[in-house]
Amino acid sequence: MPDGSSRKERGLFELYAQDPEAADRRLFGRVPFPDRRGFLRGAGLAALSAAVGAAIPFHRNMPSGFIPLALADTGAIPGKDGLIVYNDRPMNAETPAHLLDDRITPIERHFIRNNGSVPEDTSPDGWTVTVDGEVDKPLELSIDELKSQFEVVTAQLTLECGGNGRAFFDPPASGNQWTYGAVGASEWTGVRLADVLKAAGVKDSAVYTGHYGADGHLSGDPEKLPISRGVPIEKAMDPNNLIAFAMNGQDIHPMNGAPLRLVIPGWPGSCSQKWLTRVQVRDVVHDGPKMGGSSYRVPGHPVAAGEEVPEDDFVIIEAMPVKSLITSPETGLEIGERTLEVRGHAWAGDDRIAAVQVTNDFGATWIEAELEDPANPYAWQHWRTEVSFPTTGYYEVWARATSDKGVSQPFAIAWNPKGYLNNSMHRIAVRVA
Ligand SMILES: Nc1nc2c(c(=O)[nH]1)N[C@H]1C(S)=C(S)[C@@H](COP(=O)(O)O)O[C@H]1N2
Ligand SMILES: [Mo]
Repeated sequence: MPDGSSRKERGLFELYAQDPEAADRRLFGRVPFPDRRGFLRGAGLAALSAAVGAAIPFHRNMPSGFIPLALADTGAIPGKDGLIVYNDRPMNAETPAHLLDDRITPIERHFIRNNGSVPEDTSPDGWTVTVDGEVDKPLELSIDELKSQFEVVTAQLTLECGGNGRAFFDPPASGNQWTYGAVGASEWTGVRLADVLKAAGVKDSAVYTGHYGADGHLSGDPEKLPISRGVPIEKAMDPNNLIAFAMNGQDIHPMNGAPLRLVIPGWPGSCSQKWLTRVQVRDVVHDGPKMGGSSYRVPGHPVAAGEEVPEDDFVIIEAMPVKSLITSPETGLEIGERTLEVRGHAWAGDDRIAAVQVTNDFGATWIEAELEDPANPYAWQHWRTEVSFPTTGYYEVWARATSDKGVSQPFAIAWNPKGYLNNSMHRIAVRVA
């Protein structure tokens, strides 16, 4: 099974019954309230009821791997706010589009995509990253050594899960049913991956990187890795990739890879290893877990929706496609006025955004939005415009970004078996009363 759909997920109750503190850490990345260790202690129904603020009459029917929506919605993940939680094991949570309105995504609004369990200890003390493989001089560096031996840089970088938008696939694709919000653009501080690789001396035989993190496989088997992906050496040497130790000027959130992670912007989020412990330079295309089969791979040619695709036809996803998001207003808004400010962000993998256009008549006419330059390469670009509505009634506002390569967002989804790369236009509903 490529993506673990056969994996047995343990329910909250079982998890808390065994070890409340470990359960806290699994669920929240740390003990959320140190004075109340085992937040939902014993998965006691009483504790869970207290947490949601009411009795749970049908608790026996609660599916395993579930966390009550009431908790998910009310910021039950400490340090996160308003995220929609899809699973607790592994933790996967996305941000509703209207909560991504900030130019720089706040830590509490950055999505979480975990394939395994969060490391028990995410403190920077004693943390090291190893660089080895096809290098002249293997390195093992502490976070202090990274900071003192390399130039420290800060950049706003767009990070999007390859499966963002999967929820809209028809026929459906298995995996997290992300809608719009498995994307963020926080400000990351760290050292350039390229500088560290150069210090190790990349050999001519180098082809690809292999990234390793400290998170555990869900089976609990210490020999197994939840995910280990990499990028071609040319991409790895791009000066915009960071080995990051801070997010928006603060410690990285434990769920987002504290204390050290890669940020390889513009490519599927899975290239950006969290809890980074090792970068291996390889003389072959990396073959770690989730590099092969249908993981983060798509057919190399167009396929019809629902078509069976032989494994040999799959290619590794590289740059993410051109895309935009409407972050204000929230879909479903009812307004009294006839004009409305509409705004959002747009990004395009390794490219820049050249234009964003908006329509309120199902694509018959388009208005050009005001578009800002990116804060730096690989930062999403903010756009805004004013939309007018001729009469009262139901409207949809759609946004369409175009890259500097002249590539625009399609209306329809380019279907593929695992539900990757959905960059179809974002639509919101507006009622004019
Ligand atoms: N070690 C480790 N790194 C990882 C993952 C993971 O499960 N383990 N998930 C990857 C995936 S699929 C994505 S989309 C991004 C998500 O980063 P975020 O959780 O900080 O938003 O992290 C990537 N890095
Ligand atoms: Mo991802």
